[in-house]
Amino acid sequence: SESENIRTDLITLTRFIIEEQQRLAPDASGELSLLLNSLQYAFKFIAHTIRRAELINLIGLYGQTNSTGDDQKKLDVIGDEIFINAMKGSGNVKVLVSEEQEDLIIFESNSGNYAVCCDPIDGSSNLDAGVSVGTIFGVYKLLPNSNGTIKDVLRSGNEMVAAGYTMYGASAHLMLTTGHGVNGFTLDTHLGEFILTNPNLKIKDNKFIYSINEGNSFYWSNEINDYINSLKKPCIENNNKPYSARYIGSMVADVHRTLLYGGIFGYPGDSKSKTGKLRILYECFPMALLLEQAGGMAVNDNGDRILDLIPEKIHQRSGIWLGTKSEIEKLLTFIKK
Ligand code: P6P
Repeated sequence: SESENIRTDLITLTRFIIEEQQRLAPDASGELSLLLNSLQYAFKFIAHTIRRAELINLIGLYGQTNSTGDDQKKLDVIGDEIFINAMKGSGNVKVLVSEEQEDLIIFESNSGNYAVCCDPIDGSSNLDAGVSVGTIFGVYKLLPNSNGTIKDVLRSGNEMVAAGYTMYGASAHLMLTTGHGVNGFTLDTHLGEFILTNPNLKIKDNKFIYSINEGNSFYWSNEINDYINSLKKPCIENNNKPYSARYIGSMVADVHRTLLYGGIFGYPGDSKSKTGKLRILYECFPMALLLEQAGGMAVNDNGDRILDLIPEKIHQRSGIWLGTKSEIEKLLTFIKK
């Protein structure tokens, strides 16, 4: 009957955060839990705004460019403002790095102990085409006795205490790790709650998918061209079929598919941009942490672990490869110096 398939014991993100805190850090202050709740508020607000954007025609160029020279869409600006206000309003965030802000933001009036690095709406160049975009975030606890300086964020990715993304597609999907595995949540817009839908998510074994912008292949190194070309040949482990190519051009969407289906995603450096396009603090580190926590791997163009990098500038870029462990290990046989 109808009543049989109504779940009445939903695990909301709020409940999940509290239960995780009690399970993993019973004597914690609860500040990170409060911060995660402020983050989910920002995601709900951005999700709502993106949905309305189609209707109230927010789509289109805002007519300015952001600190890194990309054409800025109106939604980029609004997503950034929503995020800044949510982090300021949380009271727990002292330092904020945003792709849309050239300089670090220090919330002087906040007494919080956390620094957040974010890309408020990554992939926004695809917005007009209705492609899924997302918010990517990483969280550091301030260094001991710090009052909030750039030193709190120019650190290895191993020191991030939480990271993840929210992809705004048909539904809003949040993938979150606090260093104890990855859990996926889906926004129920009627309840206004993120509901646990992918508990303890682990990346699938290889689905023989590669995800890269082949339009850059003329500029790739020989090693990378050799690796990608090797995937185009029928291979025994894939029933004598070549790999499938899947590239959306929105990192959150490409990484989400990689997490759920397996395979490899790459945005390598090349002869025209040595350090690639993706930013260490708010694209590479959060995705690398998620993939490792889901049983995958993430390395740079030298085969070094992404999380071991230490950025010297807040918008510093790095080449990145992430995905199924066995696939990354195959890549390493081509690129390991
Ligand atoms: P390309 C989107 O603009 C973005 O920052 C990432 O989301 C995406 O992975 C990448 O750039 C796509 O770049 O050069 O392939 O269009």
